[in-house]
Amino acid sequence: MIAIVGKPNVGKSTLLNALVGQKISITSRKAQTTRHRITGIRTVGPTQFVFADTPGFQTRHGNALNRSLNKTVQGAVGDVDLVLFVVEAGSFNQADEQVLKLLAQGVPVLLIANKLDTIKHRAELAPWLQEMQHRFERLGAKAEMVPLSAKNPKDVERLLGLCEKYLPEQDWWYSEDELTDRSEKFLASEIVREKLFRLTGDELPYTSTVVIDKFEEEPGKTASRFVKIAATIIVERDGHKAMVIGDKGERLKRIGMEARQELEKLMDAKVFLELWVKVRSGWADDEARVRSFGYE
Ligand code: GDP
Ligand code: K
Ligand code: MG
Repeated sequence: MIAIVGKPNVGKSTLLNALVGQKISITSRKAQTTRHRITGIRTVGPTQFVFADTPGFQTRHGNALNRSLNKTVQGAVGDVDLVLFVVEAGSFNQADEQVLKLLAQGVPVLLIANKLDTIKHRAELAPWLQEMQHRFERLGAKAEMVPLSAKNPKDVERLLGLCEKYLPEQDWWYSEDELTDRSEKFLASEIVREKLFRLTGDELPYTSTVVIDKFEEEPGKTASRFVKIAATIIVERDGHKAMVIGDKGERLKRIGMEARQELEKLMDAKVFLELWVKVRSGWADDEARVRSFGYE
């Protein structure tokens, strides 16, 4: 198994989706978009790659949600063959150094210097790459440097080739056509959450969440599948609720429409999606609530 770790927003989920070849982990400009460990699977010829996307390492806030996220990350690096440690090309801070120290205890690491496309002159990156190499050597970490862009398919295929040599000979864990260990119901809640974050931008706190109340497949009278989904968006304040609903309900309508279209593609089904918005203040600080919303 290959774990993908790093700070929020460096592009871990984007990379996982590109490696798997299909979107299974939601992405957005918002930190803390990924809240659960998500497994992505890609089988090429005789080789099966199993990737674990993780929420970004948190160092600052100590609320119940963040504690749960950190446990998920630590769980992921427990039994892995290789770690893809993702940073933004040209940047490496104290938090990254901490993670590197954790990782330097034996696991092979590929340091993915992502978002290479945002660097105008590649030559400017050379001193940084050299500095990183020294840093790894000082820690005695077994690491290889891989500058790339998760949005460039050629880079991603090259990375897949690099990963292959670290994998042990063993039986496949999943069948050839499996892409993720997550259910359609889980993906549905994630996709609604992605649209919510993308369409509200920075105004909405990351603690907003989505719960699926109903996920029912109607018995097939026609050739195509038909799935009925009801979901509730949970926010912390009345003001946030108004923000999600938008002027004359426009924003909520748009969230629902974009989520439905994406779900129809993903599930190859006709989807009926009903969305609600509810206020539950303080849920991210409340351990029991965090658990009841599906975060261990
Ligand atoms: P995560 O929090 O580490 O999982 O990061 P995401 O995958 O959610 O990505 C965070 C943001 O960075 C999103 O807006 C992505 O579109 C963007 N992003 C990811 N990879 C790249 C890349 O290679 N180049 C550029 N320009 N943006 C990227
Ligand atoms: K993100
Ligand atoms: Mg993510």
